Amino acid sequence: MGITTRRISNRKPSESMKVIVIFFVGSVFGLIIGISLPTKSITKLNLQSNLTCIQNKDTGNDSISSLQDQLSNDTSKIWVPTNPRGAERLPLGIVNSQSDFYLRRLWGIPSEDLTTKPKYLVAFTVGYQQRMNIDANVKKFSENFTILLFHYDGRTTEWDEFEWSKKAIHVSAHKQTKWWYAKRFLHPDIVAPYDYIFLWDEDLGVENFNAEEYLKIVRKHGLEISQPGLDSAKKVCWNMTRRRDNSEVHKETQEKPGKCKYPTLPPCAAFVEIMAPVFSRDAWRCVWHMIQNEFVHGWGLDFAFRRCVEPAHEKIGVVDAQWVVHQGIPSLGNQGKAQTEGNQTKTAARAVKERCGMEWRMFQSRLTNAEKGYYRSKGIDYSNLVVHN
Ligand SMILES: *[C@@H]1O[C@H](CO)[C@@H](O)[C@H](O)[C@H]1NC(C)=O
Ligand SMILES: *[C@@H]1O[C@H](CO)[C@@H](O)[C@H](O)[C@H]1NC(C)=O
Ligand SMILES: *[C@@H]1O[C@H](CO)[C@@H](O)[C@H](O)[C@H]1NC(C)=O
Ligand SMILES: *[C@@H]1O[C@H](CO)[C@@H](O)[C@H](O)[C@H]1NC(C)=O
Ligand SMILES: *[C@@H]1O[C@H](CO)[C@@H](O)[C@H](O)[C@H]1NC(C)=O
Ligand SMILES: CC(=O)N[C@H]1CO[C@H](CO)[C@@H](O)[C@@H]1O
Repeated sequence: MGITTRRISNRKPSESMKVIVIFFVGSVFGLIIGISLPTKSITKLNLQSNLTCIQNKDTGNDSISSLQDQLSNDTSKIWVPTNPRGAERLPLGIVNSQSDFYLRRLWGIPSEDLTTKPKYLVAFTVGYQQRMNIDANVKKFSENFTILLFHYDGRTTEWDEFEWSKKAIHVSAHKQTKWWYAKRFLHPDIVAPYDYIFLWDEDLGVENFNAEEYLKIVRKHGLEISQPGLDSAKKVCWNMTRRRDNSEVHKETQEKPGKCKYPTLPPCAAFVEIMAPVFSRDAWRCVWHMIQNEFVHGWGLDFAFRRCVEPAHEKIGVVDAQWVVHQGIPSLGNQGKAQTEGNQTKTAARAVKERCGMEWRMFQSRLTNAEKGYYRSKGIDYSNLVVHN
């Protein structure tokens, strides 16, 4: 079986190479025809005022179409195993496995659409009430950033009062959370052109923050997952993310006795919180896969980020020199559903909080079981391995 498989797969690439070469010659030939005879069909297209139904005759030269028909008649000869799964029947040259958020025009030559290609992405999960703060945030992100807004309150067009909003990407879905949007709209293949991805809450004060300067520091210290230091109006939950004076970056901390069993593990190292994380492209590719579809609050993810980079205690850190203020403005957090059970009444905020905690516990046990399952399947005795999330 093994030998047969190998033989088949040995043969396939050369066959598909041949097909690719034929296709390539074919498309060059087609291109030459296209270049020498374009005017007639283009004029026809321009004269057409109703574009709702474009027929084949309007889109190109018949002889190119017929060449295309002949070439593609036996598509069973095409199989490119290195293509993304499910796309193996496509000749390599036509495969676009990744995309982006760059806005294009409806007219003109496609290759001239983009005057800039931002290298970084920042996504904010927002409600219209926080627009002034988001406006202040956006001003701290240069033109090298694509701005993406996830709207949880259904209000999108109102944002056009800000000039930058017209160039931003707006995604709207009622009362969803950052991690829900991220899972659905930030697939690694879609955000592939971006070196860094900022996934931020809406209530961060950015007076002492500049995104370009931040990234310079991140690069210098080789941080794959990071966040700006927090200067909180409220109590800071974790000592790790608290901003330190006279420091550029820190990668470990101390907690109250008993909180950190292992000094190189969360919450004393290899740890940033979920409110303002910044991911490198590669780290995000991993983290995206770890986001569970039904756990919307993301609690517990921060303790597991470390699984996506190695060694985590060196590549995860907090940037002190560019820091933010966590204003702790309640937003989605109090938009749960108040509940009455027996004579007990639960506020909307309480109901959300309880779900956060429940998700965290479920995520932890799911992760632990998955890890144990892996070791078991490999015949590795995990009783000696420390399993901690
Ligand atoms: C475009 O063509 C369709 C189908 O023939 C027709 O129903 C429609 O009214 C036309 N629209 C305009 C703007 O001419
Ligand atoms: C496509 O293949 C079928 C059967 O293999 C053949 O009968 C037909 O003539 C072919 N068509 C073209 C356009 O080559
Ligand atoms: C944007 O990126 C370019 C290329 O990396 C850089 O030269 C430029 O300084 C950046 N813009 C800002 C405002 O930092
Ligand atoms: C927080 O971390 C700093 C630096 O590691 C340490 O000096 C301080 O004692 C820690 N605070 C607590 C409450 O553990
Ligand atoms: C609420 O109900 C429980 C039993 O369901 C009862 O023991 C308790 O006294 C009740 N509390 C109040 C304030 O009525
Ligand atoms: C409609 C049209 O322009 N047809 C042309 C397509 O190209 C061939 C030559 O390859 C011409 O002969 C046709 O007139």
